[in-house]
Amino acid sequence: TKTASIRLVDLDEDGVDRAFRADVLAGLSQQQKAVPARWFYDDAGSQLFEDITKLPEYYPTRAEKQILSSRGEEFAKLIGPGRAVVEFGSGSSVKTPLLLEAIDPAAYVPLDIAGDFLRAAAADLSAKFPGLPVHPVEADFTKRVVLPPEVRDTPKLGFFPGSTIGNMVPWTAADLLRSMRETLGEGAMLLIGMDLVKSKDMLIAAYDDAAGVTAEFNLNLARRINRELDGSIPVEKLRHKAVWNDVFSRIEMHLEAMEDIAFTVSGRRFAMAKGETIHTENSHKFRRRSGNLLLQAGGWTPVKRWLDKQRRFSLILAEA
Ligand code: AVI
Repeated sequence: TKTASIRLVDLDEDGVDRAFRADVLAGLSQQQKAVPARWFYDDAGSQLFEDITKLPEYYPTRAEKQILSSRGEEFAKLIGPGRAVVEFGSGSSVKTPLLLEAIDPAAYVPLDIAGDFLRAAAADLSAKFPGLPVHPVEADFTKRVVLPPEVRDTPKLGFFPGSTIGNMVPWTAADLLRSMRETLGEGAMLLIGMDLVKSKDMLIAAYDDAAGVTAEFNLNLARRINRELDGSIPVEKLRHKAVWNDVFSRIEMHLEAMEDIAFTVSGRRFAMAKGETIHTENSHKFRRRSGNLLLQAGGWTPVKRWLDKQRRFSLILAEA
């Protein structure tokens, strides 16, 4: 129901998302302006991300699907049947079925903060797997989630594809992995996607595509701020920038001012000098050891690692 979907979003008397406003006002007040990447995903942003996953330059989605569709027998052997698959995020219409087909699960439990996406994804899956119990849970999975009683005594497999873990700085990523372990309980396993370090050219192309879809995705954040937080950011004076930060092993996305600008957001005034940026996203890239170390920091022991044929992306199975 509608009431269920607004439960997790704290709106003020004008219908403004308080957390969004707090993050934007605090982030724009910093020396290096920054807005957390989670605010990319309004309806327009989610659609643009879908478009990104189909771009010729954006290899992660195709590479991960290739692993999922070719390693089914190994998943079945190492994971076994009868687990409840708990997916962190609403689920992808393509990746999730590939996993479910391979391992003969006891139930599917998608977790998401956005109720509408969650219910749509759950309905989609129920239609594809008529005999499989599906228990969607509307929740913020960065904290421990209490799973439905129907799967309380069933061993769990967490599924966190897409290298979304890479969008968090390591300490946040480790916290999330630890929360996942608490959510999933005794004897759990985790199947997680991690994108790999590769040539700077390939990485930059994936985050600055020729068709300009990633630029639109990034600029949509400024448009969203203007729409939802009564902002006056001159979006046409900002440009998308993707840079490789070698020290932190990550692609960073920024919005760069092409000239000196001044604007307001929710009545507060901000200025940017020409060349100054708003840092909007980190996308960390891993090596075998850095991925394993992060998993261990989050309480997980790596069991097996698969790469796609071109060795661009990894999927790792770990146990609690
Ligand atoms: C969702 N996440 C894993 C994407 C990534 O590759 O970091 C988001 C994205 N940003 C730009 N392109 C894709």
